[in-house]
Amino acid sequence: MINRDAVLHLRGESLFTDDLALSQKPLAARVFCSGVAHGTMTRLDLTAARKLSGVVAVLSASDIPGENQIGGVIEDEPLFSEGELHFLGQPVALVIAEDIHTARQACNLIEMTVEERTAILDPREAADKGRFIAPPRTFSMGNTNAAWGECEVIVEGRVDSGGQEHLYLETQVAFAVPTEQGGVKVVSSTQAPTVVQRTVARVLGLPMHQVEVDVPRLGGAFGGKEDQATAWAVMAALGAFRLHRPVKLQLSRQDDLRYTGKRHPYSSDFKLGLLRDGRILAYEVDFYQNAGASADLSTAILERTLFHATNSYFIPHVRATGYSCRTNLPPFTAFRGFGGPQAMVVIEAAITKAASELGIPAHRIQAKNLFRKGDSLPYGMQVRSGHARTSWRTLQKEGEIKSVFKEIARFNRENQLVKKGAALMPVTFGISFTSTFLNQANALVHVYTDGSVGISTAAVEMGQGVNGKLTRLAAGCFGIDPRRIKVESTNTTRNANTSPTAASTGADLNGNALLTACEGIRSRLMRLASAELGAAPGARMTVEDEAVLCNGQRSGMNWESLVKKAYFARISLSAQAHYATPGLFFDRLTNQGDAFAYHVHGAALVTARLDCLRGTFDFESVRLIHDRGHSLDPLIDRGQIEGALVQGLGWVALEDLVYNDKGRLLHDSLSTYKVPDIFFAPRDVRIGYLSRPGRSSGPLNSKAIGEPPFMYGIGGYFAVLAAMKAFKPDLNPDFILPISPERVLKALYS
Ligand code: LUZ
Ligand code: MOS
Repeated sequence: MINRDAVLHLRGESLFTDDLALSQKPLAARVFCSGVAHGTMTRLDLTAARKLSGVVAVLSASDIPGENQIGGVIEDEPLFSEGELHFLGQPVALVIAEDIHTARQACNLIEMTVEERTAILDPREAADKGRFIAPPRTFSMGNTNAAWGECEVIVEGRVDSGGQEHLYLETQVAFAVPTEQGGVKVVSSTQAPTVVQRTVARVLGLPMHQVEVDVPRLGGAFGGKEDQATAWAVMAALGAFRLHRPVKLQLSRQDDLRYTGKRHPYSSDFKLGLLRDGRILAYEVDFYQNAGASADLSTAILERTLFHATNSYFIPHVRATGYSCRTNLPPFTAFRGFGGPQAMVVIEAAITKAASELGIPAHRIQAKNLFRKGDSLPYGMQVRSGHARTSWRTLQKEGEIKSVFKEIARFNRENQLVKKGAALMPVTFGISFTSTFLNQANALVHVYTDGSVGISTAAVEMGQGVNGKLTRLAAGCFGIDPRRIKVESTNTTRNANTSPTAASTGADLNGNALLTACEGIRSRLMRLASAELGAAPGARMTVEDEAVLCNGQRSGMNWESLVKKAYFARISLSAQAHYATPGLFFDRLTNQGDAFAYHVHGAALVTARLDCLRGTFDFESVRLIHDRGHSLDPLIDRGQIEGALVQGLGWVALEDLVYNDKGRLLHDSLSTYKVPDIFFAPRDVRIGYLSRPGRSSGPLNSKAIGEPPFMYGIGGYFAVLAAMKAFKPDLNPDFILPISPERVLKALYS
């Protein structure tokens, strides 16, 4: 055996405390990106940039020691362009300098000559040209072709839904430090520490154990850091690896807006067939997903679109097809809902059109077709609860829906230029990663001899409050004050092979792993307490408020003294545990299986008030009933619901991503890209919960909360449409989202 330390010492490569302190002053990096959406680089001259005083290095594809490839699902994304340019913002080179101002200046000195080609920006155009990320997928049930003949009403149409900027407060950032054996430690603002670790290893040509990724906490993510934190972390790591100095890379807000991927825009065709009484018999839908220039997570997102094609409705005959179309825009990526919203808005548009055709309110069709317990889904799973109907009924009662509609009708009779509208929006969202293997997590728990506790899981805290939930779970299991518990950073050396904190599963997966780990320690401690106290076999040992109880009676022993005793008795005070969601399977050839641990259901009523002279509108009220299970933290869950709701309203009614024909994002600052603020938020939001939520596979029967409430916001779009229809009864809307005042006016006066 070679003494590794001897080699490091001899070379002066061992890192001691003082060296680490020194390494906190990182170099600054800036990415030089393609200025065109499509073309070929014929010349790249880095000489002038390299010569600028203060520049340490300018790195490009040829400086990569391993593979120039960061595509995780499909290998179609180079870290740096090798000549072909596929989107405006595609990284070409990395400038590393003593400070960020110098790095920026140097970027301007890079000379690049490009043969520009026409950019394809539209997914349907890409589809016509056969530019697909992957072969199309179809989910189906029954036989739509045979069913059309039985339908009494058939409506067809098209829906175009726009993208959405994540606008996490903290822009993409990473910093990397060389470690002593030629490895790197990367501190990254990522939802997916293991993806960063794996990709850094791949690009640097290192084994994964030479790459440590640490994630302290994120200033927001919303899916924007599930896959798209990786490139920047890899670049920082490349710099640290090549230069043997710490390198930090943080995008400016404008770079972040311009160059990072967003929610996928979709263009979709629907055909819906019903009986006169509102029963839906058949539904066909084609989704054209604008994937951007490389796959990123597009295929998984498109798959979730297909899973949620029918939203909360049982439809006996369904055929849903998804096309992931390659265009020349920055790769679109995960965003809260992950393709689900894009599906739900289409079925809701189809129902709205059918209601208009039948001359009945849309909510009558909605109510008639809601899932019942045991209904089959197009992917072969069965709906396991009646909560879709229960939440709808509860909303009808508690939201006083009848009187809301009556009041709106009265208002609309009395007002000519201001109109109101209301819409109901049911939501059914499947909880689990649709890639079954990702549904696993692990936890590591240490109890220290003073009774304090450190917990490490794969969960990344991004403002969603998962650390609070984990703290409550551990404190509850041990029967101790939550202040004794510290949630450590998410680190790949403590938690290996982690799944991203995504798909709303953070608390479910990591909470369950954490409970198993805590249980292990707790049962050892209880066995010891029982022996120490000479308790009768079968006596019930518990800790409550830090006191050790035997059959509910105080024993004189407490958490701290018990922990000390355990240490001196040489009993392990640490535990590691793994959790894998039971019962999941999904066959991607037949598109059948129990893909989800459970579904979250709920329903919302949104009302809007429209100024028909100006086209402006606001959302007056939202009432919603949500199935949150047995909440681990009611305040956090409420915050998630409110935030998701407003983000959803922003997607359908405010946030407009506009590109020019050269693929340049026109709204690349916060003065032109509008996101919801408190004035946009509905004035009156009332949230209720199912009174008997039942069981779930979440820890302590809690349920995932992150994504499902986003889709209540879709109701806002249909509420505005309803108000428009009150002004112009023969309105035949083209379903284009977001609905902006300009679009409202055009529709009202055309
Ligand atoms: N991420 C992912 C997700 O990788 N798979 C999923 O199914 C998913 N669902 C929602 C949000 N992120
Ligand atoms: Mo996600 S859209 O990163 O849960």
